[in-house]
Amino acid sequence: MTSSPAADLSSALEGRFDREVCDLLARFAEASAELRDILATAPLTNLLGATGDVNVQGESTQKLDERANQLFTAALSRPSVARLISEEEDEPLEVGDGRYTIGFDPLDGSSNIGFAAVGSVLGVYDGVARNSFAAGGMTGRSLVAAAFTVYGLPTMLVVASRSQVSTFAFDPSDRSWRVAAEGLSVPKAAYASINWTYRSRWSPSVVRAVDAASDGLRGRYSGSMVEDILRVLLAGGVFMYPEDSSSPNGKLRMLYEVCPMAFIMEAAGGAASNGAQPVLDVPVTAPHQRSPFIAGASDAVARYVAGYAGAE
Ligand code: AHM
Ligand code: MG
Repeated sequence: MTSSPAADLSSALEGRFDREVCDLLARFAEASAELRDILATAPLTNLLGATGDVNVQGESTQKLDERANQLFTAALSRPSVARLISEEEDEPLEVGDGRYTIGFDPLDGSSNIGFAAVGSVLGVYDGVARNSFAAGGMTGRSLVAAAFTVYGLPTMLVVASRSQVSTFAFDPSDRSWRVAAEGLSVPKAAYASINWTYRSRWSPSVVRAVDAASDGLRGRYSGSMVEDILRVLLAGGVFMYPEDSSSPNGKLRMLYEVCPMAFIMEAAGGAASNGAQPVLDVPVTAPHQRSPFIAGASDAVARYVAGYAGAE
């Protein structure tokens, strides 16, 4: 029995996004394919290890963080873009007078470099004024597209518009991204994904919320949000990175981690919260603003929110 080849990325996205956003998603996918190759041989090309620099987040920069940042900065500097906000850059990079602001994490899951799956995250924000952070902020509701890649086997790309999520698998034989699934809907609940070793740092509300959300679920946590979110999208469950005594606002950053993933989760019929409100409704007033992040199947997120508020 033969089956026809699955549609490729550009034909699958045509009609769902305007031409400029399709172009940005295609550039993100191309740079991801290139980064996949670089990662695959990194132990042989002296690309593992730290650069010796520390980024604006106070984290030590890995050589691959730097390489990935260069790759995506070049790929996404397009006429349709006004500014690029990267996890690896202190300040937004003003690239032109296009309508879109891009948030991206060039290499998410840095602690897994050389060991396990890592990924890249993209958010495309429409109509965000240059001074909006200072002038009271913007929210994740201005996203028009979000995507992330997971460099594992298979290498997967997830793309969302407001109402539809698709996955693509990379085919190394012709370097194409082919549709794996369309119209994704988060399955009810299966896995709870959280770093449980931080339990002693959580407030009583967070302990209550995490216990309520995880009740009856199995634990899976990789240390790469991209991998954990992909599992939740495909197999169901909830991902949680709450605030704790060492990270009072949580660890993950709104513009290039939390909001793109929240947008994808909502588009797949799930939910995303900071514990008290949907994260996409929270004003972002600084490029590297952090937030607690709870995302996944709506029932599990609702249990977290109820537990956080103190309800039984
Ligand atoms: P990074 O962008 O520097 O890799 O940091 C984000 C990562 C997420 O992928 C992951 O969920 C989290 O940090 C893991 O943090 P921890 O080691 O505290 O559990
Ligand atoms: Mg990250």
